[in-house]
Amino acid sequence: MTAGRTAQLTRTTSESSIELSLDLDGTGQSDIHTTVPFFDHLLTAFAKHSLVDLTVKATGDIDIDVHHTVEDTGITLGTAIRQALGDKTGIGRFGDAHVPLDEALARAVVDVSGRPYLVHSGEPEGFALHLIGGHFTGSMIRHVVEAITFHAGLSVHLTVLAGRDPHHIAEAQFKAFARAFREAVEPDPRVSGVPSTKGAL
Ligand SMILES: [Mn+2]
Repeated sequence: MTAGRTAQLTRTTSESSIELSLDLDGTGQSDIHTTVPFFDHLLTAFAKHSLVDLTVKATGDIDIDVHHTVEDTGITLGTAIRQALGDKTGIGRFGDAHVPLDEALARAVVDVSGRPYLVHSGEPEGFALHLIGGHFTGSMIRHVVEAITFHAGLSVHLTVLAGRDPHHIAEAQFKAFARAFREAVEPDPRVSGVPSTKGAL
């Protein structure tokens, strides 16, 4: 069942154009070009720590701001994850991780439930309004994780437990999410069929 858990998508609107491909059973290789440097950094970390192979080529109206390009890339990534997961036969389904980055500490818990839900908390006051690298608003972290979560059909609890540096707080969250995601989508040889008493996810 692990063969062919891949997806390739193109999504174009008047605000952005996204080309994305992924392989859930990869080794964490990535080639990311979104024209938003800090977002490239986050997606590269996501691939590395989820072991998803990921290529993204995005362009958008960043002359306005990064919002549309980041959000639309999140929508496309979530949609691709959902496609690549297929019927979810043989996966572990749940994953959780605590990931530190120096003083920052994030926890992510993922359920490949098919029921989109995000519970997000713990970012310190002021984080949402901070411009990381001068171009990436802290508020975009929740926005893009929401887009991924909703379109992939994941239930995610993402919590910042500690942190002071905005770069660290953002990156720790993406790494924790990646690590929990890896565990949740990984094939479990003891699971037969779809891991739900309902028989479907
Ligand atoms: Mn970094």
